[in-house]
Amino acid sequence: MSHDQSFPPPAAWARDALVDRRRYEDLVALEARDPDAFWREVAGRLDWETPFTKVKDVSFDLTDFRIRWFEDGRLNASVNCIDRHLAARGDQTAIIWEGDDPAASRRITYRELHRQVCRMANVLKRRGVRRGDRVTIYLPMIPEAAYAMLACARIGAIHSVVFAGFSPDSLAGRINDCDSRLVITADEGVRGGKRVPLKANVDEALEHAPGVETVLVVTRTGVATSLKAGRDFVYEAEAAEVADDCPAEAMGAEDPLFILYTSGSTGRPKGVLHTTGGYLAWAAWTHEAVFDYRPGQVYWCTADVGWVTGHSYIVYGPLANGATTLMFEGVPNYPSLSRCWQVIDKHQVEIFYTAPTAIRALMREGEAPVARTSRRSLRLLGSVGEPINPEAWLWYHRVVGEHRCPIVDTWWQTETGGILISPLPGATTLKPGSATRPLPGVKLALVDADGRPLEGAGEGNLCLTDSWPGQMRTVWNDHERFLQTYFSTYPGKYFTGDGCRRDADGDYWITGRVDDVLNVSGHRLGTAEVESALVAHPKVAEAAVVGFPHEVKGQGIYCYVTLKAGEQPGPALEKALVDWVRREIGPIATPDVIQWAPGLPKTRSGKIMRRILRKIAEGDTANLGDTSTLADPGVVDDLVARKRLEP
Ligand code: 6R9
Repeated sequence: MSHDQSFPPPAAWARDALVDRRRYEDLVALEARDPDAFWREVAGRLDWETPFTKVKDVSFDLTDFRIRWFEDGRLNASVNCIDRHLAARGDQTAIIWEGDDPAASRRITYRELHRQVCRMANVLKRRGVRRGDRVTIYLPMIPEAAYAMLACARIGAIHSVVFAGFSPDSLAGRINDCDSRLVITADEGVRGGKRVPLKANVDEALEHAPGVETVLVVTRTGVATSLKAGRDFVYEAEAAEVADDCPAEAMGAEDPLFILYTSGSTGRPKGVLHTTGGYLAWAAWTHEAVFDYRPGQVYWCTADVGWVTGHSYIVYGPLANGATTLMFEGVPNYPSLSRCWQVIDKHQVEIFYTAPTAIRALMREGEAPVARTSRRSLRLLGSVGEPINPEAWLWYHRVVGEHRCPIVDTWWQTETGGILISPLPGATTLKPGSATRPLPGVKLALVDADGRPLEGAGEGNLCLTDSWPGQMRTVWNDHERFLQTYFSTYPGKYFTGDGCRRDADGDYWITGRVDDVLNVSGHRLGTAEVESALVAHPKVAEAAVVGFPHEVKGQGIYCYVTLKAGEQPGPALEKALVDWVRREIGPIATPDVIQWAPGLPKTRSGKIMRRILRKIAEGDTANLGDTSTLADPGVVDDLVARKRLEP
């Protein structure tokens, strides 16, 4: 199949888009001529209680490091997402909630959202939460997840949302790292017809998180849960006792809005910290420009609020723009493979934003489940989370969008807060598999291993040479780690961890992570996290984990495991280890392959040579490269021989 096709904007898009070719060029020109004016325009879309006078104060120089945007301005994120819309669109739907059960859905207006968020804010205050305190949110995809985030924002508390698929142990680690004293959870979650015991998970987590004083339990299924007296409270009972109005705290633009934990190449997950003004401005501006969002349109991002995509493009960006945002509790294949397209027809969704892994999984099932539905309401499709292979892109374009809908392939990260590289649907010629160009104001560089910038076409490591308002400001409690991780590899530049190619037209093609971060079904996972879960098992002596290409997940998890002396490998232990990792981290970390390894390939200084392990996992054993620096080259032959025995 030829992959060098390109798709210019359809005529109606080129004519009617918010950002057409002309507007795009004007923005680029404005940014080049007067960057402050451009950024003032970006941030000017927000309501500022005290307008900012300073736009930007940034230095990536480690001796004089700072990232500050709009710093003397004051605002409140929940006011920007709710209150300011009340006069014009109080009765408009803010959130469409679509339940796991197709018979269950709800519409929440901006007025209702205001009441609900105020109530939750008052409950938090009554339970002692103050400005600057951390609140951990461990909720399924129910409106209360958005209420909880916005309630924290309203009173100046810092939320830390933990994906409800994470294990009790992962939850405890994240609670402890930021010293949350209050956790908001639900009795149970419901996904794909199955119940998830969230409150029971919290109980287990709290055995290892002694600092938590209060747990608020939202009722989702009504199942009986054990409530610890003085610690656990049923949310609805609490909410019935407080007022449904709550004044909003005026926050500095650089005051923290939230922490979100994400995986890196080493160690435990990092608490990525985002601040109020810059983050919200960038989330809102990019949501409007990239998705061509117009008031009244129904917009659906399928991410979970536990990931950054849910933060920026289900909650903050859309609500700051007064949008109607759809929140889906379920999964794409329940109760049938047509579910997404049925939801689109049911709610007349115009903009649909999902991950390549979902597209590939549905593509495998053929066109019939799609063809059974209308999808006439769709105007625009989006992709995020991992590189999209051209086959999946073309299927999405032809089968789902019927050639009518442009696809925006949006590249960004938890750290970037919002989209940095993406087509603009009315201005950009699309190429399947390419995220195309940086947005106006985004300064990219590709560098070689020595940090030398590449000019023209070529492949290198993707860096940003200057800041943008949505950039993370620090790692919670570990600023040194922030500087070390992102700014020390290539001095003066933010290093993304991604490899990237630039073609002769100047379009960018992300090739994937160049570090030890896995991307499994669009979820970030550190190889070190899986390794440390494995070695925590009493029978395991050592483990090395690498990614390998996986048809649906993008990457699968391949584990080399060395057992302790006297332990016998076998299918029963293999299953036990897979279950163990699921329990330690969560189902997203389920290993795909366990290979028994009597020894691991190491350099003479004891470093595991992952390059070789990756090659073996990929099945590319003919190209193992130079193995002469290994302490014991025989180890490799042994692993290769065992690999061949695998079914
Ligand atoms: C938003 C999000 C970030 C990593 C990133 C990159 C990969 C995300 C992509 C993409 C190719 C895209 N990634 N979007 N790769 N094309 N459109 O996913 O954040 O979970 O932090 O992951 O995901 O490798 O570095 P996060």
